[in-house]
Amino acid sequence: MIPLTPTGFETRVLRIPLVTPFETSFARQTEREVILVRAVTQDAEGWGECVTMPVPLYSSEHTEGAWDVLHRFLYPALLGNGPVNPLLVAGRLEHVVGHRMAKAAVELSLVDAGLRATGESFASFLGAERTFVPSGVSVGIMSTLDELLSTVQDYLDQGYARIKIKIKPGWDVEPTRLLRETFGDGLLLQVDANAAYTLADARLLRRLDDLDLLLIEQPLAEDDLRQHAELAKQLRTPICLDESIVSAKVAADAIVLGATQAINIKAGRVGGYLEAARIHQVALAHGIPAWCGGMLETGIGRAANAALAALPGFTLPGDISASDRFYAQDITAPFVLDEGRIAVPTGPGLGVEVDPVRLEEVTVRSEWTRAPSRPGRTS
Ligand code: NPG
Repeated sequence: MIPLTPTGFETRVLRIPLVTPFETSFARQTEREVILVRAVTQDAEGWGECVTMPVPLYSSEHTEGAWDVLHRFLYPALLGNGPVNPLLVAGRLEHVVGHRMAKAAVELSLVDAGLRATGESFASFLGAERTFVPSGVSVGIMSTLDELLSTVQDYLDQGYARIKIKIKPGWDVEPTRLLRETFGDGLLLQVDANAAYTLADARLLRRLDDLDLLLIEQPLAEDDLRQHAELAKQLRTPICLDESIVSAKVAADAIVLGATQAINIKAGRVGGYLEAARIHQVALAHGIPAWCGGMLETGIGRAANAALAALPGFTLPGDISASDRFYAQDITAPFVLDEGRIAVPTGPGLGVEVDPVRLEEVTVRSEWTRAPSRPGRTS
């Protein structure tokens, strides 16, 4: 990829209403607050999405923290220091510990700019082998079983290829069993606990074993690698780690320990799409199925996710739903379902364009950061 000289970054906090509230074991969201990064370089502009939430409940990152680290530490490492190879951005930012979601957004904005400059698509750059990816949908915790049934029925009618339901203590075996009994053996079904259980719940979780689930996602805490390995010995349902997998290194450790039998790959959680692609390589090399997770992305992140999910090791349907699963109006043209699949964008870079009017409508805060003028220069 060609080296780029970034001249500035625009950072925006967006708040986009959700079509229906989305409840997990850790939060109930009615709108998506997200940070958008626009990189301006001498050759082209590019976009990146920072998938933090306003509160640090899914991971330690959150909007205000990401905003601060972007402005005080990440942009200064890239502005006014000469050309930057977008593929080496992670190395330039390595001295900053953690803050993977913020780093992922900056890296993506420069990779997108680099690809737009040469006309290559993100999918082709990553090595995508598919033009469509199967679309799974993530279903939040509902107030009643009837509401769950009608919601899932509606998604199946729309053609979604796989259903994932969120679970938590008190909302686990019963709703899952009901879905299996109602929709039959052919339903591709999985559950996501978002770290809501402990190893002491092994007996309860074993009751999911006869429901023929694709997997159970992140039953225990983020740093419980060994305990996940213990739990795996007691369950037939494959364990799939999400929150725990923060790098390719951890992914390799988790696989070797027997803590994970599938991997949810989310670029934000692991510091960027390049690290995400490396995790996919690790999974592929170990014969571990991978799939692309979602964080209620706008069209920018959704485009990047679709490209990632088109790599050969993404063998399970991911959380890449149509845009209208979450948003009545996105900031790009919507992604739509086509026979239970999402088309992988083929245009330069991410292959999607931001609608400036919609962007303005949903922006609640914005700021430009420009490269410092060089010493000795007057203009
Ligand atoms: O389809 O984008 C989507 C949502 C998928 O359930 C989903 N994401 O734990 O994986 C998760 C969950 C999540 C969403 C986590 C937002 C954190 C923030």
